[in-house]
Amino acid sequence: MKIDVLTLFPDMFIPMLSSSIIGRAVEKGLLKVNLYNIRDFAKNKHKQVDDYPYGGGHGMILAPQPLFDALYHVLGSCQDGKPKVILMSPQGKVLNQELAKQLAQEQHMVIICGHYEGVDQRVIDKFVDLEVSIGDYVLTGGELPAMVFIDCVARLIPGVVGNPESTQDESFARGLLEYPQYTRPYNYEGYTVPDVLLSGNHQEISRWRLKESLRNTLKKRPDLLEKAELSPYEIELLKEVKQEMEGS
Ligand code: 4FV
Repeated sequence: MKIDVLTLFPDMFIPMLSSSIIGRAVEKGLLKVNLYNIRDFAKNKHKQVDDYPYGGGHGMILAPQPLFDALYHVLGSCQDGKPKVILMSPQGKVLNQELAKQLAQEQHMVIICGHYEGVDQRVIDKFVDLEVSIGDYVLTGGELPAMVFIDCVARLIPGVVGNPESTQDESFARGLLEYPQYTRPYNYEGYTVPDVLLSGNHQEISRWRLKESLRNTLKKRPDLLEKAELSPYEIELLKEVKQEMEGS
């Protein structure tokens, strides 16, 4: 996967692109990220990239010229078909695992990191295929959202996370929250591990995990249960969970 990032702060990306799982994905050539400084495309003598909003109002807007020329440069130099152009913005489709799975199929994406109060609407009208938000709150810039986006999409690229199964059996993979996890020691300060997990009975272990996944989701994100397509077996387990919670 290739991702071109248009940003005023390319240095913010270096640590995440050279550390841990994403760093290894870049080393292994599974992920290629090109960082473009929008200011390098500013043609005015002061390399200004923002300007006052027409119609008044507070704050500044990212001006069209530097962004248009940055996009002409990036889009002009690609041989592999038109990449999907994404603007990180609070007005966008809220990122979730389903959207991440869809976009993980893309071979080439361009991410625009907004700044100030936003970007000139003509950039959106002419170039942007999809606006993506990482949540209903306002940040100082699109850089952190772009990093969140790159992380959650890149880890779905085959070969990026060690065991591909781990992205199948995790929170949201099935629309449910994950089950409780434990590791050694068995007894820590008197807190012990559920015995079923040491039973070696994999059928019992997966039943316990599914039941705890349903319990966690019911407790912490009941909204997800509304949307989840549960099997008759899962509905049975959920009934047990509810009876246990009523009993407790
Ligand atoms: C944001 C979000 C976000 C808005 C103004 C950058 C800021 C500034 N992007 N999800 N939430 N962006 O708050 O994606 O330009």
